[in-house]
Amino acid sequence: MIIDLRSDTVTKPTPEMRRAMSEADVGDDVYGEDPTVNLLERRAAEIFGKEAALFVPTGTMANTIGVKLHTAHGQEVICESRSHVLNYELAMMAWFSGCVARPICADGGILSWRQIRDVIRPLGPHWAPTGLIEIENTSNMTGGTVYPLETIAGICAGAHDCGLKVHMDGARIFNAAVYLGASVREIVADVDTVAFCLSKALGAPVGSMIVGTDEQMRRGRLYRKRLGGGMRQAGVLAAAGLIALEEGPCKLAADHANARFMAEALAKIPGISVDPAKVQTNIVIFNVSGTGLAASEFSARLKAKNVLMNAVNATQVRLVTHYDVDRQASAQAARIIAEAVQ
Ligand code: TLP
Repeated sequence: MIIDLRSDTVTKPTPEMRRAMSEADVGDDVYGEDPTVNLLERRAAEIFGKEAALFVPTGTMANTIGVKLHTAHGQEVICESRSHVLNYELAMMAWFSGCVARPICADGGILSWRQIRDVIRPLGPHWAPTGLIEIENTSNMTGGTVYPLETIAGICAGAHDCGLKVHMDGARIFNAAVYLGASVREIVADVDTVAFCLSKALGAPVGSMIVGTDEQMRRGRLYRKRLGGGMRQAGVLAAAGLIALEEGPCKLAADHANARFMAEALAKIPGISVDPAKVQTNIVIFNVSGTGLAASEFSARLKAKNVLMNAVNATQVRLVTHYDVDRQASAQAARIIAEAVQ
């Protein structure tokens, strides 16, 4: 049996999702006529407390549309230095929106208004003016860390005072909600647009969403079509997305407990360094340099023993828990790691 902890994107659809997909009522979504897509978009808007939502194939497309909606060519997007939008989206903010990133390195990946305020640039003779502030919640590459509600409120208040919009990459926003004991509606109350993924922690096979105003989503539909995301009878995908949206969130606490459990087990292995108390959600990033192995060698050694985890740089490895790896499999993975580094 393979224990796949490379990402929470690797989950297989549940039997209930497969059934809903085969029975989905569909139409041509480019004409706005797919009833299942329309239902998913209405439910997402309702759950997030915003006017409208748009179903898109990927998180990358949702963020690309988010950046495009709020910016003009030649502007800067303020984001955290390890953010997905900067590091893992093939420079889409430059390619599609003509913007450059203004990265800030923040403790635990969590930006504050003070840090953002200091790098905002007005129109001037030399620099690209700030067009947008982007925050990632949870912050993936800092180990699934969560924005406190008051930090988001401070960023949004400051940005709005300066006439700037805030886009949240909430790929794993439901994990943030579980950690905070808050609703996603509370988390995004002040942000202008939010992107979230149905295909990550929530378990749908495909799909992400962007949520905002009616006007933004009308424009977003056009960008989605330009990007090749007009998906026609997409109701077969939206049907699984609806189940992910309604039933996925209540499974996440178990993933968080398994991530903490794995971190505690890893912390006891000589040569591995991780602070279990810092694990907030379903992502654990740990340092393997004390084992004498490069992160890529560590990951190759585990792969030979059917445990999959990705190196994120020369010294760090990431594991992500999800519903296809239960506590027993997590314990087995921890045992295999302990053997592998001996
Ligand atoms: N993240 C993937 C990889 O691309 C790194 C993963 O395995 O974690 N925002 C955030 C915060 C993400 O973590 C991801 C995917 C995306 C956006 C993009 O989503 P997709 O893969 O659907 O384009």
